[in-house]
Amino acid sequence: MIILVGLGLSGVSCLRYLRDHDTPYAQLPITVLDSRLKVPNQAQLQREFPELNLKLGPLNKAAFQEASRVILSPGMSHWAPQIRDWLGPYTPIQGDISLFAQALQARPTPVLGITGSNGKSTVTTLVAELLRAEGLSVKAGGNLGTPALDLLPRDGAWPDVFVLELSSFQLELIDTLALCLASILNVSPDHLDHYDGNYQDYINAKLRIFLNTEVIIANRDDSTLMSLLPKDRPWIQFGLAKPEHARDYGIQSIGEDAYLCRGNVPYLPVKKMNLHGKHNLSNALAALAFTEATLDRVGRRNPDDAPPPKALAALLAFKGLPHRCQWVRNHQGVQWINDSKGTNVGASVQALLGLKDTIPGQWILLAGGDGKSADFTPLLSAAKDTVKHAILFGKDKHLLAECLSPEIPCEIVNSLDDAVQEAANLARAGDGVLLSPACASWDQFKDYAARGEAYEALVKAL
Ligand code: UMA
Ligand code: ADP
Repeated sequence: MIILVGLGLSGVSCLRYLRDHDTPYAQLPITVLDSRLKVPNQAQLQREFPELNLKLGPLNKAAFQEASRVILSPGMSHWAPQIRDWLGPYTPIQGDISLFAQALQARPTPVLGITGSNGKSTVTTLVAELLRAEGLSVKAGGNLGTPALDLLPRDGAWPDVFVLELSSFQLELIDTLALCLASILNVSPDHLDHYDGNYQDYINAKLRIFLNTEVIIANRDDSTLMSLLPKDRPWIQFGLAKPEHARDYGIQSIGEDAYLCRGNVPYLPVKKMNLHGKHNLSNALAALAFTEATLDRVGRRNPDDAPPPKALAALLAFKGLPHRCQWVRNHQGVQWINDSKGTNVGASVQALLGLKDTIPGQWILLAGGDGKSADFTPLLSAAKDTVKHAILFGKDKHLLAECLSPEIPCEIVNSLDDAVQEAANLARAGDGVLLSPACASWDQFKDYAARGEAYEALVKAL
């Protein structure tokens, strides 16, 4: 029997895959467990899978007794050690990405893998758009939104390349995934509640992306990572300084202007880009590295050819994804920015640093939610020169206040609604108001997008 744990997006994609594809274990019955007492969209799922054998409620050993294979949803990956104890050593425990890897064995296709604490969605989307601009057929998804298994074509129209955003939870459950190019864009503490406070365990999960990777795209600005990357594979490096090697990516000055470049070759002027902040330059360089290496790999160009013009045009045109340092409104001279996707400390630090020069010293920061056991200290260093007031809400508002209040005036409120009203009272023309919560949204919202949409609606209603 197959035991599938979790009936979220990934769990449902696994059910569809097992129903619609010819797998070596197609004959096995499937039982679905979900530790919650209620799962989202249950009625709709029971219509799509009328035979569904679903058991809700806390997981226990008895439920796994007849398992010959277990498939765990990413949000339940921390259960793997307990389930392994219940099952013994020989029953496979996999995730949706393992099934995806198995599906590709029959039809080998280049797969690019992108992980990191921040910038994954931006880089995954950029790589897909740049490759499409150069005429490749691309399927992009994974942690980004469309589960990897739902990217597999049903009608035979197979893409040239898959681009997968991979979370540490998904990487914990991979075994055979073969990636032609992969990157950990950066690391900073996140999901420490899931890793029992152990940051190294989180990094180790990320490093699993290289288990079966041919070429590594390495961020030379991240010294923690650089010392941990496997040395037995070729690397292409990116970073914000001028590159030392002809095949690496970086930034150089020509006259007054900064250019994204590869080796000595200027690619495009930074000032013409629609993406802002240093972190986004890093993301753009990583995306260029993936794009050119992929074009070389699929035979669309040679490594020494001129930069791919359509990809560069697409990079210039890219305005960023919603809820990432996105401008919402100028209301009575106050700029309101939505960075709801700032769901960890590292992301909010980068948002503050990136926006620093736009309104120096005049920011009101709205932060709070579920901090996932993070240490908020780095937020204080980034905020103390730029933030004149912090308004804090959600589960960990008191922890945030404890950290920020020695140097920044803090206001504690109950909800995002109250936070926006309070910010509107405090802001003066010329100020900026930034929602960059440094926390997950789950305590008060369905997800970061719902939080960002609520913020935009409140700001527009002012
Ligand atoms: N859950 C239970 N009991 C269960 C099953 C799930 O309590 O039996 C809870 C989980 O702990 C979690 C929630 O339900 O809080 C959803 O878990 P899930 O594994 O069912 O999630 P999916 O709906 O399949 O969505 C997952 C990713 N979510 C997580 O890993 C938590 C989505 O990334 C991803 O888009 C989707 O697969 C498709 O690949 C979201 C995310 O927040 C954006 N990811 C984290 C991040 O980016 O930081 C890792
Ligand atoms: P992820 O998918 O890893 O959560 P996103 O591309 O959605 O990353 O960006 C989320 C937030 O992380 C952004 O709003 C920004 O504040 C921050 N961020 C984006 N790219 C980087 C980066 N390269 N380094 C640090 N922070 C970043």
